Amino acid sequence: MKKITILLAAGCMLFASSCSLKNSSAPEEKEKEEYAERVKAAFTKGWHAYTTYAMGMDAVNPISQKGHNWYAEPLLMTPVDAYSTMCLMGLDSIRNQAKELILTHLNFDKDMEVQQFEIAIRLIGGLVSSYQLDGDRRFLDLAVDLGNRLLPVFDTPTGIPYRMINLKTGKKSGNVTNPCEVGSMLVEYGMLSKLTGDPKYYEKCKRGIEAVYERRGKTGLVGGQINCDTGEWLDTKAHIRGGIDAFYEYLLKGYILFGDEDLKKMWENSLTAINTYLEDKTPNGTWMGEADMNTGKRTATIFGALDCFWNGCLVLSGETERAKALQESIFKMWTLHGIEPESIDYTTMEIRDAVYLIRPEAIEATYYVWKATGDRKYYDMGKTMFESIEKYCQVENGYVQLRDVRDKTKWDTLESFFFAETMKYCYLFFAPDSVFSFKDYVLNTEAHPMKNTWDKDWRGDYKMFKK
Ligand code: DMJ
Repeated sequence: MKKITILLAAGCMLFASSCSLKNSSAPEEKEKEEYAERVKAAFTKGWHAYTTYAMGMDAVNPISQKGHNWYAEPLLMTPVDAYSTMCLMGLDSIRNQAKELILTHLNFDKDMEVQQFEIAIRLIGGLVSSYQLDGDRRFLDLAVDLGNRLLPVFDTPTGIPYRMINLKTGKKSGNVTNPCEVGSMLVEYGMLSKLTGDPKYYEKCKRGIEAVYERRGKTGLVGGQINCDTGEWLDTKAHIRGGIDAFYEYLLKGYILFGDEDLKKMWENSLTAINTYLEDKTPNGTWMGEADMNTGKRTATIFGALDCFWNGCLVLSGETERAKALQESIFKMWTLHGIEPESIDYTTMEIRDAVYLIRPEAIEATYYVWKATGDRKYYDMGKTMFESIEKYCQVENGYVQLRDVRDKTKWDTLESFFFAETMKYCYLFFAPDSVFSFKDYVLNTEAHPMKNTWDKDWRGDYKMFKK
């Protein structure tokens, strides 16, 4: 029955037009087409900044007209993160340019230490998705090479992975980690296993997740920091923001993609615990707070840009009413100063961190609720968010982040997730239905579409509940 609940929920979301009441004034096709073109133009402008000033590097600094790398040598973060969005947008000429760059220049045989989680979600995720959307096997070969280089992080006494690894030597470091950096590679490693037929990637990552889950607190929640050699918690504060967020997200998405019943159990228990201890209904609206993982006692009332991803999980799990309540708060936070701050104290509505890193999660949240409800109001929220980015983050040579949302001071840098996620979610609001469907894809935490191509029965099962 429980399986039915999740699948039915996802089904309702995919077929919102038949399962839910729609606001009568549906967006006009002409307006959607115009907005879709504007989003593509914004993406293309950002890409031109990259190719003009930072070609071959990881990311661009549009104002100073240069680029930068994460590590000593580039790993082509921007092109790899951008490629799946180019495919969905049908931007063929820049797509060919990015493909050529990736396939001729990307090489992981580098004597440098990298953060395995960030590399996995952006590069393995981007390459696997590129393979599935484009069909060129060389994308998958690169992803497998990278996966093999990262895999030794899991060889620890507990099975909980190290944070860092040298791509050439395999030397690991960083035994203090967090649940996000333990579990948020499951979708990517699971895809490697399914597409190569070698279970080792999925099994090692799942073991790390189980090792953290087994150590959860009395509330059922996990904490903020754990030692991967001893399994001891170093921070028992539970929340859903950065450091924990995609640990939970991947229990759910892993279940939807791979049909693993163990993940379903861990997800459902976690969802109950989060709804019980972290959801916070206040006079300012419904928010997600922080609590001690053992006592459940509230430890902070901070909500931020990263927490917004949670609405996607709520919608996929059929918790649409909860998602609608949280969506009101997300939009309130977005409009407080015309564009979203990194975090606020939701009891006072005061800013705790004023930057806007051009993050996607609020737009992602809005997109899921729009698809789940068909209510025009959420489509309009999406339009407002895109317009804010146009107005405040656009510069002559591209798009940048903001140092302070109050005075809109620019920050001369552009993260690769602008291309992978922020622009993709903006585009999906306005794109024709044929471009993307949750029926076919699960979006990884970097918004790279992942497709189950191996289990027709599972997808058939999935479809059955949408009638
Ligand atoms: C992205 O790299 C991913 O969405 C990740 O899960 C969280 N942070 C950024 C975007 O804000």
